[in-house]
Amino acid sequence: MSVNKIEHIGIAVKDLSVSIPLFEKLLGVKCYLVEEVAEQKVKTAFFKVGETKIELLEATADDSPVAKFIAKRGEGLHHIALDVDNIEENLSTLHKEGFQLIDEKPRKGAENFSIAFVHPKSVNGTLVELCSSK
Ligand code: CMX
Repeated sequence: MSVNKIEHIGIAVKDLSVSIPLFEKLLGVKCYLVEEVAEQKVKTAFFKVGETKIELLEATADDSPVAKFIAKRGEGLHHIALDVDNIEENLSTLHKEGFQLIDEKPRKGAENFSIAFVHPKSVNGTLVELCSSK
């Protein structure tokens, strides 16, 4: 694996209209983007924090992965996104090294990034997203 940086940290929330002002106060910056990712059944809100970002995730359907997560564990840290240059190459490396992939091929995420998830069961309970803007 070759990771450029932590691109963002994802936090699952029940209600963006409550959490956006909360995180604006916490971070001292304005949310710069609210975007729905229909395929993932989430609405996202982004904040820039130095070299990285915080992404808030609100479910848009009862069967959204974020709705399932909140029902089971409550609001909180949901995933860490790693910025890489070549997702397919890194997915192949991770697969060979025994990690369980959720996405064998990249899909479209927020901000027009290509994204792919690695299952939390194979990363000590941490959901990891690989993402690339290329
Ligand atoms: N972190 C840690 N563990 C998690 C988890 C998370 N975020 N989400 C689920 N799990 C755990 C569950 O608690 C469950 O554990 P147990 O077996 O001990 O009960 C296990 O993983 C399986 O849970 P599941 O809901 O049945 O999971 P699936 O295998 O069906 O789904 C998953 C896989 C976790 C990747 C999916 O639910 C998910 O979260 N996908 C990502 C959606 C997302 O964040 N999209 C954002 C896109 C926006 C962008 O960044 O561009």
